Amino acid sequence: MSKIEAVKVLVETGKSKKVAAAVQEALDAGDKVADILEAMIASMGVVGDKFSAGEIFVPEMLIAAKAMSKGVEVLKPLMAGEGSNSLGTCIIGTVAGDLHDIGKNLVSMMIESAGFDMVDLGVDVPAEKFVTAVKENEHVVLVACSGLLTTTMPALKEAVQTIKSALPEMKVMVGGAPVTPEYAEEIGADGYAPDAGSAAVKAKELVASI
Ligand code: B1M
Repeated sequence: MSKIEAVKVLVETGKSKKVAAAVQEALDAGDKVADILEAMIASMGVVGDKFSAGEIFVPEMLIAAKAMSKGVEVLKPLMAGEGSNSLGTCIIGTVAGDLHDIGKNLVSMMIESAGFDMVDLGVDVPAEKFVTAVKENEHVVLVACSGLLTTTMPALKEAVQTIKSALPEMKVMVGGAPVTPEYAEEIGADGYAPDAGSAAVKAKELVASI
């Protein structure tokens, strides 16, 4: 089994104590950060499919998520940012009612690595909290809202609309598995991205147009 395959299996089976070492071994063997990340994301897809099929339940999903987070911790320093020239501050969070944070954390890391200072509000963030965070932090140029459940898509809409009505000039981008570019446009977001890499590109694009 390749080192990457081993990481995949450990994430799928939620072996959080072993994942960090396995990720390090894959790196030492010359595997690329992007490939290891992609493998772990694929593992979460498998976990989701097993959940849908009734083969596993919420605790197993949670354990797999913890395992992936341990792997991401090892990769994070290698996804480091450009540092000095900040493009401004980006507020990020997962919307109200939604507890999924792995995707949001990856998006945050990638936007940070594109040159932004990040303020992460965590999960289950009420719409008004995004507005308060913009007001309480310096040089905020972008708000990024993540939503992973079809049931929290209305919360995504509420977040965008609350931010836009309080702060009409603020750029807002949205994303998450159930979100489409059409939905993003319909709810008044300035930008949408399907994954963490393109979220960083979109963030730069939105800020360049200010
Ligand atoms: Co949940 N869950 N979950 N879950 N969970 C999903 C999302 C689900 C698809 C599983 C399934 O049924 N196949 C399903 C949603 C179905 C739907 O809405 N249509 C689901 C469900 C139903 C639920 C519960 C309702 C289950 C229950 O209680 N009965 C419950 C809801 C809790 C809540 O939020 N209120 C629940 C709970 C959980 C756990 C807490 C156990 C755990 C989350 C732990 C955590 O995040 N710390 C969990 C997990 C792990 C998953 C799966 C298996 C994995 C999610 C993940 O981390 N993916 C997931 C199945 C799946 O994704 N295939 C599932 C990897 C991650 C890198 O991808 O988050 O998509 P993703 O992020 C991507 C893109 O979406 C995008 O970029 C990221 C990186 O490329 N992106 C953005 C994300 N945010 C973005 C923002 C942007 C731009 C791009 O701009 C701002």
